[in-house]
Amino acid sequence: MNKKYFLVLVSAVLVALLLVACGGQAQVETVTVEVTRIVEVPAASTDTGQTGETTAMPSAEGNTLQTVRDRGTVKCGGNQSVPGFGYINPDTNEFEGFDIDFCKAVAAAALGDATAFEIRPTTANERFPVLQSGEIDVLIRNTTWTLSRDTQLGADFQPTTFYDGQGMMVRKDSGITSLEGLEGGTICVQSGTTTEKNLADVFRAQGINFEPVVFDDADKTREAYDSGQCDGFTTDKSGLVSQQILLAEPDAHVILDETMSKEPLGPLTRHGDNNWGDIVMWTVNCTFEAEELGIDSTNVDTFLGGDDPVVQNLLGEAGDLGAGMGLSNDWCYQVIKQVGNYAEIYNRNLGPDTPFDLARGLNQQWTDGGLLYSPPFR
Ligand SMILES: N[C@@H](CCC(=O)N[C@@H](CS)C(=O)NCC(=O)O)C(=O)O
Repeated sequence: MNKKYFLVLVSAVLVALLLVACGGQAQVETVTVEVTRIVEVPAASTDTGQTGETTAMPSAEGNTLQTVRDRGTVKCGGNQSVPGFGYINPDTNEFEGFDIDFCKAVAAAALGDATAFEIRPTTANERFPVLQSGEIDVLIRNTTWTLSRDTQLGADFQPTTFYDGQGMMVRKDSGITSLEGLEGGTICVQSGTTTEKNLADVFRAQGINFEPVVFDDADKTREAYDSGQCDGFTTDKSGLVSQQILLAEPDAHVILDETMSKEPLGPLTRHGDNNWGDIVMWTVNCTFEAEELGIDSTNVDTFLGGDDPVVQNLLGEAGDLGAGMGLSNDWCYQVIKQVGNYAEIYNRNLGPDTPFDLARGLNQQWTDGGLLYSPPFR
């Protein structure tokens, strides 16, 4: 066994021991399977090209739907410090946000109950290991779909729920209006993200010298910028809009127009459990399709009993589309009724009545010039 295999094996066994110590028989069994798979990783494939990411192959076996049914809840990896996306509302102590609503949607599809979910908050560095180990069923946490993540982290990306790009925030009174204005400056950035690598690539390509100031979670990164430790603060533009409201003086900052990268954000399931992947994929598509057809949580019941075959299929009144995934045929009806269509999810968390008032941009229906496009429900 080479050194890399050995180290991965030792850390996997440690995780297994930790889980035994914490109790929970189902988790322990899952991790035991993982150990067998992890040692098969070839040493050559451990560099994902992203800092802070650990390569590991997932369990090819496993039936996440059955695990979820036995447990009675869907466990989602999420965020706790990104308002609008994944955040603990201090008034209610509940998780809220766009990503959290997609977790609820998966629970509605898989269990018929949008409240049957749990959130495991994760930092950027933690998110892939908790998916790989089986601690969570699905990761829904502003995670960018990249080739290396898709092929080297034992994960399968499901449809993009939010098309984003990396941005840069600066203080208004700095007078900086473009990335070039940051020449010789310091930039606050979070580790374990695409952000960190894009920053280096874009600044190198443009010949801009800078010093990264790196932190391992969102709060520390924002606080460092807010306290004046950095001239710029970079992450996904959605993340910047979200973090801006937490700054001491939100209006004293501006997000530059430049977009430094493509950041398609969406859910991830474990590679190898294709049925569970299908469930998450079609749950997202259900929210797209419902919006396209004008069906939402408030009017869905008025569509029942109609004679449009497209609607009948979507709501499970005709055909057998749920059965192919091991679900009841009304799974998408439950998603729409209990959580809503894509526009409802977007507006509830990011729309005009929220502090973010984020324009839909690329996140519009394909019929409105955006990128949201569900394959047919037939
Ligand atoms: N989309 C990028 C960045 C995602 C990311 O982790 N963003 C940070 C900054 S907004 C975050 O969510 N941090 C939350 C935390 O660490 O608690 C990626 O997938 O790497």
